[in-house]
Amino acid sequence: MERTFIMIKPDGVQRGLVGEIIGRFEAKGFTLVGLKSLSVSRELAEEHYDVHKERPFFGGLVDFICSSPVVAMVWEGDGVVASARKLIGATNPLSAEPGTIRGDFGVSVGLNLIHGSDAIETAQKEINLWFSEKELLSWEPTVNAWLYE
Ligand code: DAT
Ligand code: MG
Repeated sequence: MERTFIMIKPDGVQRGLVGEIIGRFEAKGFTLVGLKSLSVSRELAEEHYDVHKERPFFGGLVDFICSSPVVAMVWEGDGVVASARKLIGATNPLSAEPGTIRGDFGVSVGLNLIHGSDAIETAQKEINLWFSEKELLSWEPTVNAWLYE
């Protein structure tokens, strides 16, 4: 079953949106297989955003991710990588559609509340970076019989 890496960024935690955000993934029908809160080290933040290291916002982005605790998660389900990106919305919250997490709760590109893996291969890489094997569950909710045909 497909898995994706989701992180509620420091602004989402500080603004008390953890429950709201987790609720959206739950309500959609995805399965939570990993969850932890942590203060992110510079090393981890730099590795996570390595693809952006030449961008002008890289230093500020790493500072931001390390500035206050985050909530890191792994969600599982059919098509979860692309679907999570849709639930999250466009990178700039001002352009994100209402009904998406960024569209409903954000106004700044640098404070856009949440990260979601952008492709299946990226998801695998990010899950391995943030979680150890034994921090991840293998389970099938009984409700899946009412979600998948
Ligand atoms: P996404 O998080 O939607 O995958 P991304 O991978 O292009 O977006 O960028 C990673 C993060 O970097 C993004 O969530 C917020 C920050 N960021 C992107 N573009 C930015 C910009 N022009 N100015 C400031 N921060 C930016
Ligand atoms: Mg990205």
